[in-house]
Amino acid sequence: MSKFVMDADWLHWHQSPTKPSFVVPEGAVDAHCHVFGPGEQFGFAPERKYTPCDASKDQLWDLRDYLGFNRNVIVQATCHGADNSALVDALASSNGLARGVATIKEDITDAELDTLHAAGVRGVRFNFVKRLVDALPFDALKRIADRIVTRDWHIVIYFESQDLSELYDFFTSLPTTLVVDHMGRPDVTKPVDGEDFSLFLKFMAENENVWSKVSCPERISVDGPSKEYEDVIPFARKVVESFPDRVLWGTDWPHPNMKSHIPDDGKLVNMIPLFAPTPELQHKLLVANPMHLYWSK
Ligand code: 0GY
Repeated sequence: MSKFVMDADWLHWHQSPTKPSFVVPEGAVDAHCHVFGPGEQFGFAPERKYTPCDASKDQLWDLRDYLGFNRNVIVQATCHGADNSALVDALASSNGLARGVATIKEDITDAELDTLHAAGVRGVRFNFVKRLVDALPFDALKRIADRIVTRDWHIVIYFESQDLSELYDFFTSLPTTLVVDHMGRPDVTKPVDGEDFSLFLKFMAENENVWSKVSCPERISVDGPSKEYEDVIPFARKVVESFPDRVLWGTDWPHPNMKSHIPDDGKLVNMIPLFAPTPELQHKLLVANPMHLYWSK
């Protein structure tokens, strides 16, 4: 059983998730998950907006095996700030089965970027979710983008749907592949073909460098777990069927900052065929697309 951090201010992750009935294809990648701490070894950022429970690399590998996955993409979360030590430590012990997305500051040196690349980092994350972080100014982010484009890394962008119109021109000015976290967190009380989600679909349709993770129904859903997050399905399915070569899926384990309920990772896996209804779409979502983005460079 994991060690709890006593000052954690969000729910602990599920200790006995369901064994999924959906069998993922061979080589499947969980393309959005995190490692936290252990806090005594890898401290949390002083400027963090929440304190997580410890979630170690070994616990992540156990979950990967239990759910039937083969690989992970570990994304740096805001509670570790721009200190990527826990991420790099996990990548180093993954036997090449994990890649990473880091958070970096402008003053990072080329040698430090080389070290991150050698560890398995293939992207950086720009987080615009106001409750999580004070985003850097656009010009600083642009300079970071210009540094990483030469390495063929990409940028993961995290924002909420109401902010897309304001961020749109900045996003389309970025020179790399962009990967949107959790479909830009749509408001699922609005129609799939309504104004808000149409802007997101336009963003993907008109910019072939834009990818999306169809992840986090547990965060996006208004109906919640009692209705198996069914209100999220039409949104995810629309994205998968419209852009089958530019979608990724991830558990979001250990579900940082979830305050409403603890998601069951096995049940999240069981939603995959509802998002991607054919074996061909499932293979792209879980194997071909993440392998292209994270293991071909
Ligand atoms: C996620 C979601 C969240 C947190 C973070 O970096 C983070 O702290 O990403 C959230 O609170 O929505 O993607 O894991």
